[in-house]
Amino acid sequence: MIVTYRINQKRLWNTLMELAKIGASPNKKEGITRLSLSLEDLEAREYLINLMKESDLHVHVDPIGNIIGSLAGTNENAPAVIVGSHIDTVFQGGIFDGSLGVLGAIEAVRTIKESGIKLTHPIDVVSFTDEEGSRFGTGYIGSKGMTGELTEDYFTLKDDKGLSYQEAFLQANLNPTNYKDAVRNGNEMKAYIEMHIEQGKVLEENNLAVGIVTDIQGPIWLEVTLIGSADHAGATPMDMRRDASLCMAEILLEIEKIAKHYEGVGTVGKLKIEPGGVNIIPGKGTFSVDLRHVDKQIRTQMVNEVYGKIEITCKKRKIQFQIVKKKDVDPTSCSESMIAVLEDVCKELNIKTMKLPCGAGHDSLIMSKVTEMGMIFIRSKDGISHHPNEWSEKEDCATGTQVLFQSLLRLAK
Ligand code: HGY
Ligand code: MN
Ligand code: MN
Repeated sequence: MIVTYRINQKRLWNTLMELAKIGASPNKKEGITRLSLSLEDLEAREYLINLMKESDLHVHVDPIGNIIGSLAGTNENAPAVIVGSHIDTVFQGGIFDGSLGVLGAIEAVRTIKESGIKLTHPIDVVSFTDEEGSRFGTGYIGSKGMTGELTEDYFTLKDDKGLSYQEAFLQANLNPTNYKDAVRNGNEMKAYIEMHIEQGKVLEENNLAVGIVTDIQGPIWLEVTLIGSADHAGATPMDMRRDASLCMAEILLEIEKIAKHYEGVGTVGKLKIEPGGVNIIPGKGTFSVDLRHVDKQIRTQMVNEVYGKIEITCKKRKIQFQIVKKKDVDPTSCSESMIAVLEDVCKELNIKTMKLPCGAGHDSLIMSKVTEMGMIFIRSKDGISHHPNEWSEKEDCATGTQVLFQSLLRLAK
């Protein structure tokens, strides 16, 4: 295929830098924070809706708040090609995580529109609500809403300030009562494709701008509460203490050992000690656990071992515990047919690439349950992500978007 149309690199980069201003910390050192349905997220949503309209896409927002910019095909009954990602961020996150996938999709579809190329299948650019789960503790809300995985109880989840998801939706002028109307069944979708930064070091180490994803690890998130007894830090003999923080410390190191043993990954990103006085033995501790593995069976073994360690440690220390599973998404493989399309396109564009697994989770984990799924990776500088220093070069973003553009021409023709 001779490259007839080039995406507009400058325009793409400008949209990335514009969106990056929304939720950015004043001194840039604390990165970008656009937690789902926060004021910053709502401002970013506004920006995106206007950009989609400026790109001459038909824009609508579904009951779950997914922002959908559509380019009609010649056959309106043909299943749509969905291309998307997210614009919500983690706390103090970076410019490119999610945003590159959404803005790259808009740039690719805008270029299709400007080229006048007529395609059979409609293309829907989707910015999914709350991919990260950073505010309400679970994530993939928009893609779960689109694939029919969402249930009523999600709306009772609360953020750290005690605001429920339901209230957050209403404050955002979204009414999730008809959340089921967001559902699309499998035959309404031809394929799902997502461009995302790698968030790792493999492409950089291989000096490649673009990668083709083969498999995606599935995350399990737990919320663990330990109840000991708050006592005087001086007057209570060591063997009479029920110290929630030291119990937590012992468990945290066990989580690291288990993750290493099974060659998976595990971390504790959030923890809270109460009541929180220097001279008070902590009576309560709560912490999050994020465990991942590409293999579902091995991941189950990891999780079972973590549960076991929590039980043994708490029994030994006479601490009560509660474990709530907040997220459980199966690992998945990308469709062979989508991998083949991406490999062909890279060959035609003369772009050296490689296939690689994905450590991070994405909406594509959810979309792969209902339709063919493929992912394009873009090189991350030093593999940094979920951090203010997250960075991808302008040329790499453009190269990835060109691959996305050519892939959409194939998928929607
Ligand atoms: O958690 C993840 O892997 C993704 O950034 N949501
Ligand atoms: Mn992320
Ligand atoms: Mn992401």
